[in-house]
Amino acid sequence: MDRIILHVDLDSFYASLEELRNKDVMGKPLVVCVYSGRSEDSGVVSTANYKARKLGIKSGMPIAFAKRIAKEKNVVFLPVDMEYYRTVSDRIMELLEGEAEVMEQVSVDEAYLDVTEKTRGRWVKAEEIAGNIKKKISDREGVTCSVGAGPNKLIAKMASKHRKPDGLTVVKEKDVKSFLENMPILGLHGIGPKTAKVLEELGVETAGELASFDLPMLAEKFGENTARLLRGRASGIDDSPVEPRERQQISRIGTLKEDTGDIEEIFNKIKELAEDLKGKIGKERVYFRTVSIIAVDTNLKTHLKSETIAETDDIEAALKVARKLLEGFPDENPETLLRRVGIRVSNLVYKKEQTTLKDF
Ligand code: TTP
Ligand code: MG
Repeated sequence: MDRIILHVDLDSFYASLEELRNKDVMGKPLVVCVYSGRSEDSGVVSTANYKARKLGIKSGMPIAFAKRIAKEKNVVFLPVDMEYYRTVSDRIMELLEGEAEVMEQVSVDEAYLDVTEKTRGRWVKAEEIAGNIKKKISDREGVTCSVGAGPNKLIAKMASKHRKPDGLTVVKEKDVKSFLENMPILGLHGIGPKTAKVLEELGVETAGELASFDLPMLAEKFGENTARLLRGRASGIDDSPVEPRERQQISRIGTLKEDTGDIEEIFNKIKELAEDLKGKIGKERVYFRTVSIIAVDTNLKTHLKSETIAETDDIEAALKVARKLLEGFPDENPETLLRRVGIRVSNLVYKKEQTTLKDF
């Protein structure tokens, strides 16, 4: 039976989320920036939507440089809002968790899913699951993603990158060779510019060429182990398992019935969310140390207030902290009405696995 792994990567993630909540930027090139605060335009581009990428703007570029490219082109620049992105990311990751036997979150917008058992190794079934995932994310969160399916993590990752945005690429076990054949070595996941340069000096330009390249000659340049690893990668070999990672935080966020500054109304919503959070805390078997309230105002600015307490798994303790944080909010943010609120626990400590009979 073929092993089947999916890799899900959200498209221009931060930029897509900003487009969602700033309807006036819809359709325009958009750049999300990490401002360093030193001078007006110091800092780097976090990400850009596909319209802005067409102009040549990309992640990691200095903001000032991006602004020069953007000149007179009606490009929108916005600062990052990590709290907002993390909250949506949490929800999407939970959705993904429900779609696989094992899920490994790799970053805020990326995860591997092992669906071997669920599909019983059938690729048509994998394609169907991938399509469902895309639809669910789009229906519930309004953003697109690209999904790759392959016989291992390496191929799945390259497959999701193959067609972006909004792509779905299935590379069956038997098609790995042709998928890699003409791929430029820089397109091989895990091969950086330095390695690529040495390989090019050896006359190796594609993964296909690398896969069959003389091992002793490769070993001379990179050492025996790396040489084998490189050839293995170029042949699409990867045995690494999909491993669940411990999550950093658990949160719930919801929209208030109407925009309000009324503490009681807001707290009622938090209590409702906490009920759901409680179930998740139990299921994950964690203690938490930090409690936060997340408040999104009518200008869509996200406020986060946190407090750290003694380790506990008691939701009532979390609510007590949330109440206190909430009561301080109006004084610190006068005349601010809230649209959405949330509660988060973080600084998680996992309870020990049940290892002895006595525990049961
Ligand atoms: P990526 O998945 O690499 O990029 P992306 O989602 O913006 O675009 P793509 O459609 O190509 O997947 O990274 C996810 C988020 O991480 C991205 O939206 C912003 C952030 N990020 C940075 O802050 N700096 C960086 O250099 C990169 C690469 C990403
Ligand atoms: Mg992405």
